[in-house]
Amino acid sequence: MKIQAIEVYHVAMPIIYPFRVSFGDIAHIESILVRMVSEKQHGWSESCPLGAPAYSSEWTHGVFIMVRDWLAPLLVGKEVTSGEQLQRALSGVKGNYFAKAALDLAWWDLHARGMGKPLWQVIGGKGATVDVGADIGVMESLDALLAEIAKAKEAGFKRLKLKYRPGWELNMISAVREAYPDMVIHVDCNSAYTLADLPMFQELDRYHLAMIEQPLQHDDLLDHARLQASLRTPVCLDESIVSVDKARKAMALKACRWVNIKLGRVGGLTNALAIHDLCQEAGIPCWVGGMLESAVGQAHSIALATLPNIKYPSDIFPTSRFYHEDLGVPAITLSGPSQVTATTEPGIGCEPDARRLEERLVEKAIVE
Ligand code: OSB
Ligand code: MG
Repeated sequence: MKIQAIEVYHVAMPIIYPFRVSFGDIAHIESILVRMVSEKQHGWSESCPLGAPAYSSEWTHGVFIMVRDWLAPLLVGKEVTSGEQLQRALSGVKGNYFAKAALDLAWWDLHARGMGKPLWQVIGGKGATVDVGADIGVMESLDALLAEIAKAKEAGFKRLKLKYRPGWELNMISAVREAYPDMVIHVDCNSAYTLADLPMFQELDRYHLAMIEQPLQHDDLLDHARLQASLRTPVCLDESIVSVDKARKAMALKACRWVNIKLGRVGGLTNALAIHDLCQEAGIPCWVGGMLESAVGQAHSIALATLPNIKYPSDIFPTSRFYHEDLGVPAITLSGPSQVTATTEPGIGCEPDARRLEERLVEKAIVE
C-alpha cells in the first residue's frame, strides 16, 4: 500500500513507582508512537528507547528527530508491500534501531489491518495465548523484595526475573533461594559487569538460575562467549542483539544459550521474525522482552510472543503493574495466571486513547 502520511508522537507517561535497574531509576516512560496512514487504513506503533541513552545509544527525543528528519521522508509517497522492502528503503541510515522499529511496526499493523486479520495470525503465531513472567526491580531492602516475590508467587507467575547490580547480587540471590528453592528465577544485569567479575558469576552459578540476562557490556559478544564457556547457567543476550547479523555472530561465537528479542532494539518486527527463525534453526530458544511500553507497544510484543520458538515466559505485564491508566486501549490484562491472550481484532487490536495521547504529548510531527 502507498504510505500517505506519517505522524510521530513523543509522549511522557507517568508510572506508579520508579523501576530501579543497574543503570539507574526509570521514573517515567518516554516513548515514541507512530501513526502511519495509507489510502484506506492506518497503523499504530510504539518504540520506547527510554528518555536517556542508558539502555542503548538511542533516546526518545533523538528517535523523534531521527524519524521526523531522516526516516519518515524515505517512506512517504512510496508503495510498500513488505517489511523487507521497508527495511531496504531505510538501509541508507546506519543503526538507529528503535527509530526504524517505530516505522516498521506501524507498517505491520497497517498491513495486517489491510488483510482484516490479527497481526499474530499474519506472522504465523501458533495460538492466541502466551506465557508471561513477573519481574522485580532493585528494592529498598531484602524484606521488601521477599514481600514482592510472595505476591508474584501467589498470583501464579511461572517465572520471576530479578534485576541484578553491584550491591544487590549474591547476598540478594542467596536470600531469595533460601526462601524459594525451586522457583524458576533469572537475573537481568543490564550490562553492569565485565569479565573481571568472573569469580562473582562462578559463585552465582551455584544458584541454578534459569539464565543470566546481559551480564556484560551492551555491545559485546566475545566476552559473553568466554563467560558462557565458564558457566553452567545459560547466558541470555538482550542489549547485544541489535540486528540479524549480531544474532548470527552470537550463535557462531556461542555467546549465549537464550535470546531475548525486543522489537524496538532490533529495528522492528521484520528483523525480529528473521532473528526468531535464525535462533530456531540454531537450536537457541527465545522469549520477548519489553521496555515498559504502553498497551500499544505491548500489543505488538504479544503478537511476537505467539511464535513457535518463544519458549520462556515473556516480559509482558498487565497495565496495572506500572500504570494507573494505560495510554493504549484496550489495556493489558492477564487472561489467566501468568498468561495474556492476543487480540481477535485486525492488526494489533490496540490504539492510543486520543485524550490521553494529547495529555501526555511532549512533541508531535506530521510528515506528508
Ligand atoms: O533489560 O529488559 C530490560 C525495562 C527497561 C529497559 C530495559 C529492560 C527493562 C525490563 C522490563 O526489564 C521488564 C518488563 O517489561 O517486565
Ligand atoms: Mg534485559
